[in-house]
Amino acid sequence: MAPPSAPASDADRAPARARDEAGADAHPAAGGDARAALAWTHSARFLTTASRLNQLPVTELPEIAFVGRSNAGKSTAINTLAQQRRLAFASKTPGRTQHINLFALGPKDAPDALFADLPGYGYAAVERAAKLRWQQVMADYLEVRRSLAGVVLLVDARLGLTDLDRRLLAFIAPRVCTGQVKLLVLLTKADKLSHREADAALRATADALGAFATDASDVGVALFSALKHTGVGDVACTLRGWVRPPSAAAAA
Ligand SMILES: Nc1nc2c(ncn2[C@@H]2O[C@H](COP(=O)(O)OP(=O)(O)O)[C@@H](O)[C@H]2O)c(=O)[nH]1
Ligand SMILES: [Mg+2]
Repeated sequence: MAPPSAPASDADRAPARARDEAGADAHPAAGGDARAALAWTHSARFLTTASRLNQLPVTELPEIAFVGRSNAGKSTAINTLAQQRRLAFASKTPGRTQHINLFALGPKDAPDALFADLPGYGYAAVERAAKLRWQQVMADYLEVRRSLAGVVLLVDARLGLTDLDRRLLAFIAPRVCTGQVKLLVLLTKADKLSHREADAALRATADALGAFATDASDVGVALFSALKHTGVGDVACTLRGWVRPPSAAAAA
């Protein structure tokens, strides 16, 4: 397996501003909201890091957790949403970082949401004890973090949902089904798939997520490519919608 490295280099080199606007324009379904939603995701800045749950700040701010297998494209997706090259640091030693990194979003003096970058799982070279310890931290986080508003699960579009992804989904199922926690599965590296393969991946994932469909739940799946900027505006809109108070949304 190639070690996770810095974000996809092509995406890095492209003029950020132009890509951004192309992204917003390319998604008319997202409406005029895409620009505002992207301005919001671009405001992401590092807040703090924690290696234990009890080190996480107690907060009322709605939190969106990014989770996924090691190498799924998590750091790249966060950096793409934030339009920053190294906000979510791509570790040279994958699977080693067992920290939860928190990022604040919104106005500098009045943040309105947090992104939580959770360590990737499933990296083969990590010793078993460390794996189990981490799985427990992750399970605890997803179960008890009261301010958790949503989970973005990043899945390599070529692999689809793996056993570990399904286990993670099972952890959060109770809170997803009640609508307490929203869920978005991003099929990453979509640029590596043909249209037909991408459709098949979307359908298979949507089928698997059918188990979470209740009147209260908010569950989605989308294709994402940092390289081609696929889905970036839509994802920003979705996440913005998760944490935006209904009154603010109505006023827009
Ligand atoms: N082609 C392509 N490669 C990507 C994309 N996103 C990430 N990658 C590559 O996938 C590898 C893992 O990405 P990374 O963000 O570090 O994964 P993480 O371990 O989940 O944080 C890196 O080599 C990235 O350059 C994408 O949208 N398209
Ligand atoms: Mg990473």
